Amino acid sequence: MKISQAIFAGSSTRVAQKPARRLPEFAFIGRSNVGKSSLINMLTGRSKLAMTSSTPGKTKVVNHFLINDSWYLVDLPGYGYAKLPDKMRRELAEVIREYIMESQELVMLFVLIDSRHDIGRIDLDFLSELGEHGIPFAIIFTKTDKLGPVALQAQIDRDCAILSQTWEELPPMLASSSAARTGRDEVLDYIDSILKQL
Ligand SMILES: Nc1nc2c(ncn2[C@@H]2O[C@H](COP(=O)(O)OP(=O)(O)OP(=O)(O)O)[C@@H](O)[C@H]2O)c(=O)[nH]1
Ligand SMILES: [Mg+2]
Repeated sequence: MKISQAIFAGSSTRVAQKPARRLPEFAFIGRSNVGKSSLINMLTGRSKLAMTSSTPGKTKVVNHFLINDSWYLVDLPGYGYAKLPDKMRRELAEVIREYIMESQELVMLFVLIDSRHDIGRIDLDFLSELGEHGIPFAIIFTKTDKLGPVALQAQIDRDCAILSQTWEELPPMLASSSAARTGRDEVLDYIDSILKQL
């Protein structure tokens, strides 16, 4: 799929405030600093569309980006950043929870996992919650430029083994590097295949 237009469509902290147009939404979630905003920039080919930072906790609101005037990419705040003050961490968790549980237009949640580390307890708990609520999700392993192909496959195999302990069926899995600009076609083609089924 070709992205010919990507426009910032608004920020929100409550579902009632999100852009009014009812279009399919593809959202990105994962631990703080895993590379959600960078991936959105890579996918859209717009390096400054979503704000990124080397400091975790950069994205604090739900950002909608209108793609090709027909669907939205949604950048969410990260979870699991221990250094945030308690109150802010609770508020961010509520922003994420409300969007995921209540946005009627969400068709696919991409859960990003840093390919350098084993999938963590916090990710597994988050995935379990998605399962309990029947939220469709796929995994994207990020920052794959940091590993060679053999190490990357070994890490993905380890994560699959960990996931298999709780999941009978594994979710779709993709890999990307925003730095090396790889995985773009895979993610966009996957989105396209879902859009065509709607
Ligand atoms: N090497 C490498 N670095 C990356 C990649 N993607 C993101 N980064 C870096 O990781 C850091 C975090 O990137 P963001 O895109 O801001 O991460 P985020 O998940 O949106 O973070 P929060 O909004 O804070 O939750 C930045 O310093 C990015 O440059 C990647 O594919 N490869
Ligand atoms: Mg971000």
